[in-house]
Amino acid sequence: MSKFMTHESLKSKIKNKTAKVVVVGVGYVGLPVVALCAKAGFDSTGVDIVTSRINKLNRGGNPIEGKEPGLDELLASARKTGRLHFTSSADVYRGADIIVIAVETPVEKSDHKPRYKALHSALNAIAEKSQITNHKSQTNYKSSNINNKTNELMVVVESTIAPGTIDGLVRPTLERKTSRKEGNDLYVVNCPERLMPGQLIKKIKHHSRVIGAASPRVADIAKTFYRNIITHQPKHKDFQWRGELDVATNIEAEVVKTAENAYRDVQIAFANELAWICEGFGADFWHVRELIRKSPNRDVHEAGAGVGGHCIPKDSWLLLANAKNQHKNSVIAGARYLNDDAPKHVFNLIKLVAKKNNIATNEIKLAVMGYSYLQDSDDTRNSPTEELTGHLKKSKIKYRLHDPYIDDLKKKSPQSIVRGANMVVFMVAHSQYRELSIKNIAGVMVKPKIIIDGRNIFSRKDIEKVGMQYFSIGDIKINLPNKSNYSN
Ligand code: SAJ
Repeated sequence: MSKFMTHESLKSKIKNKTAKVVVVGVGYVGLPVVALCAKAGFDSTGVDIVTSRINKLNRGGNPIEGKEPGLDELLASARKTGRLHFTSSADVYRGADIIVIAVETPVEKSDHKPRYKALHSALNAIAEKSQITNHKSQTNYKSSNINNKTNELMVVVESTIAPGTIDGLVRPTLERKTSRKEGNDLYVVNCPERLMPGQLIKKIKHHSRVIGAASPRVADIAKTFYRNIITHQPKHKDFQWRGELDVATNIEAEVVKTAENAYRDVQIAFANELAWICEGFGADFWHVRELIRKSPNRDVHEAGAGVGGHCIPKDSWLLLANAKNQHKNSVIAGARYLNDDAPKHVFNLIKLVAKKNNIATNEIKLAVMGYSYLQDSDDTRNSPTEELTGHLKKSKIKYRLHDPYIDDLKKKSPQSIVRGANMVVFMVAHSQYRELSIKNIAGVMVKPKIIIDGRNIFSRKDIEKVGMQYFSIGDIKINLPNKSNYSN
């Protein structure tokens, strides 16, 4: 018996919500995406090789700690639809219409080159289950009435990748291993995530996105899909919240994403370098910064204890990874090296201040406040504090660690961590630290009661008022010897 079957286009499946969505990697990026797709009406499955994460999700839990407004509610409402599933099995790729890849794309510290292990395994797993030959064996239709056009598969890479990765790795791998063809039954799209821990849901629903595609037709299909999870607010006063879906080529989308973070990294590096120069001049960087910002378009960023996270420290290297004509004095690479030195700068300041107070290295009793890379987040990726503690260990400086968002580091209160310390360094501007009573801190520390402020949390006046010494990145009031190696 022959059944007459028509081939339903992917765009139509998206419009009538019968398209099956699979999201690879249910972390900070993938989890909100898969939940929003389920809420939007798609049968949506999150896949992850970390079975503990999948098990926690299947028990109704949420593997993402830290303050993520709206995430728990989104997960609950998405689960209620019955369209949200989680699995570790790659079988779910078979029959998927849209596969969103949101896996990590780290950069190796030693050579600053991307390590695409997770991306490769995702592509191979997808290819294995989406081969046309496999597909034909599944259908085993005999009738000539069957439209033998295979289902269209759209693979969207949301992970941040080096420019050239879609055209040089993703598309060729999928075409070669599935016998599919871009523009025919395979659409490879690059829609870089633009998320920030602490604002995941708001950013994913409202932040404008770039859609990289090989043709306007493919871009249109991708836009039709993303319009289901990104709200269009063309009149919003703040352009970034207009939820625009801006079409570009794949290489342009890859450059936009990596360059927007490289730009921020360079801005932060400028602030750090200016702060270190101010320290040398005995100037107060924070006052200097305030006055510079009175000039138009002088958005001097905040000097700090380091640049951590899953984006900024690596995206510059991704941007440069395949660059053919990088300048020998690359500002982008230079900024990366300078920012990587920021935690060392804090370490040098600790030693300098100890010396100024005639405290021998082995007499330093240091409390290190803050381990995550960002205020009010539990995300410790590329934590500047990790870098600092490496230096402390090498110098055998005794220290205690605290962080209100990290399980092992929040068991004791800030006061008990600081008790008996003669120096406290604040590496992260957690709200809990901003609310600390300076008086109480002074009351439990031992002389000379030194505060090193890595994130401009406190004011010199408030600290000195209770008899403590205050040193901030950018404002140390120590007469540095000429050409000291203090900042290198
Ligand atoms: N930092 C400074 N000085 C500054 C700003 C940040 O030292 O003036 C440090 C932070 O302490 C942190 C690191 O840099 O350690 C990164 O901070 P971030 O505010 O850039 O936070 P991220 O890494 O979460 O940045 C993300 C990025 N978003 C994406 O990659 C999708 C970035 O592009 C956004 O600008 C940022 O969120 C944001 O503000 O939304």
